[in-house]
Amino acid sequence: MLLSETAESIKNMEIRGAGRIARAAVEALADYARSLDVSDPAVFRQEMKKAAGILIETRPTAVSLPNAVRSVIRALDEFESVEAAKKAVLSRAAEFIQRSEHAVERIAEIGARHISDGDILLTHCNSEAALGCILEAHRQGKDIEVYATEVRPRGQGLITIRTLNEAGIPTNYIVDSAVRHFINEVDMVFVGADAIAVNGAVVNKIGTAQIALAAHEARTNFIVAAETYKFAPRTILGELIEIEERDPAEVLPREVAEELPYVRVRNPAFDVTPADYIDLIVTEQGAIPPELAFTVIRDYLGWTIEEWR
Ligand code: RUB
Repeated sequence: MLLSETAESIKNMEIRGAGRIARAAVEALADYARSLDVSDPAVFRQEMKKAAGILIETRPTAVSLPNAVRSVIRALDEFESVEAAKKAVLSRAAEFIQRSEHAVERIAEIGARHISDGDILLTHCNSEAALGCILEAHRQGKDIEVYATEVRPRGQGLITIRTLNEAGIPTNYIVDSAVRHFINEVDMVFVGADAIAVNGAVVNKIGTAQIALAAHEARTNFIVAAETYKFAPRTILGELIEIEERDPAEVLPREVAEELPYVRVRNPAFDVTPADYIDLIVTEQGAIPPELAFTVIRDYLGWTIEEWR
């Protein structure tokens, strides 16, 4: 796939979910590097930076995207030849993809430990990290049942229930607004993340924060499954995570909206769940309370306050 095609597929959500987006972007960068026929290392660097910028701009919220892209194109000026720089890009890209896939497997193993026989779980949107935990618990023979939300407006819940059904897991499909109605039947909520701030706040699909609030009120455990590259280093500096607002036509058909000149449709794709409502974040390095987000950023993403003073 060409770089511009990957960028378009991420934008229109043919490729979606923070982990998949990160891997697709890194793959596109590797392909682009391979196809670049230049001899000047400075030109190579410039082209790679441009390509990285195009990919990063596709979806602003998923921090996994810039984290992944930067891990591939970092410090390219250390290389004196295009060949060496290209080699570095290709091996870093392959390493990222392998690490990312391995992380999802580790998260599934660690997350499944928190699920007991007989548990009823609730999940929102379609997260491979969160679903991985649920599928692994089922694979281990635990008798579980799942509530899966519809996920307006794009309906990612349909992908989730197809996967759960295929695995043979008894599943209840509910509209997003039915969460509080059912929350007392649920033992544990499992969701993924697009970004995690230094204060442990989690950015995930719109509606997640409302579910966390209902879970908090009902004293139901709320667990987030996320790779360490979903943590957002720049939040150390107080930078906020941008919440993507998508096309209103996803919510209301354009022809209907045109008849309602006083109505403005708002369509944020994500929301922020404060750390207070989160019991645990399961990463590939272990399960941590949200308060330890800074240590993940420091130890696994290599960012410290000192560096940025
Ligand atoms: C997807 C979404 C997912 C996270 C985590 O939103 O909110 O919960 O991206 O997914 P969208 P994963 O459908 O708008 O991309 O665990 O697969 O990385």
